[in-house]
Amino acid sequence: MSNLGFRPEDVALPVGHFLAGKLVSGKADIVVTSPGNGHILAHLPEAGGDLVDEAAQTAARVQRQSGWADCAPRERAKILRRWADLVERNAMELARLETVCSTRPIAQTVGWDIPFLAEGIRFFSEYCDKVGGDVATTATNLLGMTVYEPYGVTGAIAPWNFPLVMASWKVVPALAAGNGTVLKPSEMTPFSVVRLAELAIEAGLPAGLFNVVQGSGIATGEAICRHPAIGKISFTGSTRTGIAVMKAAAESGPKPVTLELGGKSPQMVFDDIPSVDDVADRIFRAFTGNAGQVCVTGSRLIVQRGVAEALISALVARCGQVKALAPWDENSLYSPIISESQANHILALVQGSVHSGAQELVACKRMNTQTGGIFLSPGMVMVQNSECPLWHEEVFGPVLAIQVFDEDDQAFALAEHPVYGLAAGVHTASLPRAMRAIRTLKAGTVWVNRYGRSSDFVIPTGGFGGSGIGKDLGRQAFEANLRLKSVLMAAE
Ligand code: TXE
Repeated sequence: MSNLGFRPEDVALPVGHFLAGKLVSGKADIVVTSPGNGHILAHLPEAGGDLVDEAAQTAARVQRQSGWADCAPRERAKILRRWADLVERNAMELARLETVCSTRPIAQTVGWDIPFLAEGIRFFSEYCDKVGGDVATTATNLLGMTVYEPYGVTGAIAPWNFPLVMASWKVVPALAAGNGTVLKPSEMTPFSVVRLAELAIEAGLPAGLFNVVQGSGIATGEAICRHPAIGKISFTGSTRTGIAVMKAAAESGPKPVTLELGGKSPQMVFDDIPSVDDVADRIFRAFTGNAGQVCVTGSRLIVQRGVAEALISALVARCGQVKALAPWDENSLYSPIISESQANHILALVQGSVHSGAQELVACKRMNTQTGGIFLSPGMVMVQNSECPLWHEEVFGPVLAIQVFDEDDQAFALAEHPVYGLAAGVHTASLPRAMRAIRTLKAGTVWVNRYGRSSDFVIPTGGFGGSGIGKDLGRQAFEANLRLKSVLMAAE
């Protein structure tokens, strides 16, 4: 790829809330900095209860009055398809807005995030007129039915690690199902979703149906969760915040929640793998992609003794090849860490583990860059037992914790986590081992001989236990934005 690089100061940032189709400013107290160089990009206003109320009431009024929920569903699908086309036509602008404040290198936002976003919109547009209710078997003098209807307005709270894609997984199925929606992006990555909302209006979405409110979790996020006109919440973030979201939704409803939360996902490697190099590539990508700031990061390696030495040295070699370049450099492939506090948290977790007896194979260290960005090099740590903090706490950084096993039963026991159950990978040539992994691992997704999602949006994603409730993507994510009404009609 060429000519992708840009200068952050050349990007015009839409700073503010997006209400009823207009950018709205306010007293701007939240400082937004770029992880690529630590510079201040903007001061962001924060929506308190009043502004969240205005956004929710606007979405509710427009949803009722614009015909969005009442039109032939194919009309909604047409507008969503136009929206996807506009996303592609404005790919460079969206990619820059995403890259300038997030951890996503420009080659990846152009090559993956934006195309994936556009296809995701098309995927949900296809459900608009495909999901209906049922006719019940009743006595012939009765007609019993179940019909789906939208909630009215949904709330969406998104994280900073893939700002556009994560927001779209919440907002798009909600709109496709006939709802209005209020989105709060992370206060660290607030710009690209505003442009996404503008493009929706250009595509034909009624202004005011999709509103964006900016602010912190405590002020703005909590107000969304508690707003009486908001009938359903979709959230991605930490398990701790997910519990707070669920509590607020329960106390103000109760209202349903979809929660995509943290993880500590295992990758099991058996010594029957056909190629150490191929598996090393997969494992390396799985813990260093977006510098480990991915919910499904494969941060625990469980490797059989026969292949451990070869695999570990292949991984160590890969760790040494990473280069830290500003995300807006077209050659950048490796992500910065989103904030200083996040970087300190990662380093403290590694240090704590080493103090408690873990052996550092490759140190996770700060990397110097010409731009002054916040970068940590990939680290690998051999863990003595499952009590080690790096084995059970989500690190959300580029650090792989490793344990070696001899017998299959040991590997399956190590893969279990007392809290998380988001994803798991198994790398083996043995069908019985793969089948055992599929059947027994407590994880919302099991990948066999690969690690990571494909562009098959039909496969839902979500966790078990402390990793969440409900699913993003798939038909299930569309249906989660609808409620089921039962109807019984008498013939006379
Ligand atoms: O997450 P938060 P943070 C994990 C990861 C990371 C840790 C902290 O382990 O180290 O979380 O990151 C909003 N009511 N993940 O602090 O707090 C907040 O403004 C309503 C995993 O960024 O969960 C932001 O928009 N909303 C993860 C969003 O919630 C609230 C992605 C996420 O913030 C709120 C990100 C409240 N009380 C972090 N408090 C994944 N699963 O991919 C905060 N928010």
